[in-house]
Amino acid sequence: MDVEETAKAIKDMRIRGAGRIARACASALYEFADTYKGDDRETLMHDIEDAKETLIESRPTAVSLYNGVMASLKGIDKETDVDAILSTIKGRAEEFIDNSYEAVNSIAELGSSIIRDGDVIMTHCNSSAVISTLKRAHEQGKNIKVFATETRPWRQGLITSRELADAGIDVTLIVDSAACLMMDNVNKVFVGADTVTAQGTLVNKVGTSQLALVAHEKGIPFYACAETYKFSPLTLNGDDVRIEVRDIREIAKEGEVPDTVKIYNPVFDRTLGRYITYYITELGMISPSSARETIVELFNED
Ligand code: RI2
Repeated sequence: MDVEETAKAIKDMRIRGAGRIARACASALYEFADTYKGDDRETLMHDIEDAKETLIESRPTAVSLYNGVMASLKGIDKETDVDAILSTIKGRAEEFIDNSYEAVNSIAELGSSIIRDGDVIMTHCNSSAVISTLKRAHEQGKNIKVFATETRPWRQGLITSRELADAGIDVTLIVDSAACLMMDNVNKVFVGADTVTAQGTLVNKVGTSQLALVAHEKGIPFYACAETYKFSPLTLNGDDVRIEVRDIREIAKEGEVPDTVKIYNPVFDRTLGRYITYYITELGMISPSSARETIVELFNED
């Protein structure tokens, strides 16, 4: 898919999940570089800037997308000719995609190591990092049970429950509002991540913070599986993460409620670091209080 098609597919949620959208952007930039026809450096740099903006603006919350784009374009400013720029983009994009798959694999290894035989785990939405972790624990012969929340309005919990059931895992789908009640049967919570801020806050699918508060109240550990490209260099100065607000028709179709009813559809929320036991990353367990240090180390090198 080219840049425009990719941005549209991300906007329409045909490509979704923080990791997948980041890889899709890297792949669109690879395609851009592979098919580019011009030979003027200045025009190319201008076209790259347009492609970058188009991709970054397709969804505003997950920093994975921004980091995927920036990683794919890293070092191009130093290149003096068109061919070198294009081949740098291709190399960087491929490297980002490979590293991102490897990161999920490492997270699955580390995450599964803290899962015990007999654990009952709650998860929210549909995170490939969480699913890989749960599958890995199951492959290790651990007998686990999972509660998957439906995750209104897009109901990605159905995808999660299908994927886990296909892998042979005992999974129960519940509505979001049953999370508090069912938490009494749970001993660990695993969620994914769209963005981790320098303050240690997790930004993830709306409803995540409710699960975290309930888990905290009941003394249940709460883990977020997050590849380090979900950590946001844009938050180092305290800037907030923009929460995407989507079409109200995702909540109620035309005519289902009178026009006088206001509808509001924010699709992510913020969970403060104090409610998160650990971030499970490809670099190890990172405590929310070390998020800033991690971001400085990873993103401030150039
Ligand atoms: P992985 C999803 O967002 C969910 O919020 C999920 O927790 C997060 O991305 C991370 O997913 P959406 O794109 O990268 O469905 O772990 O809105 O797959």
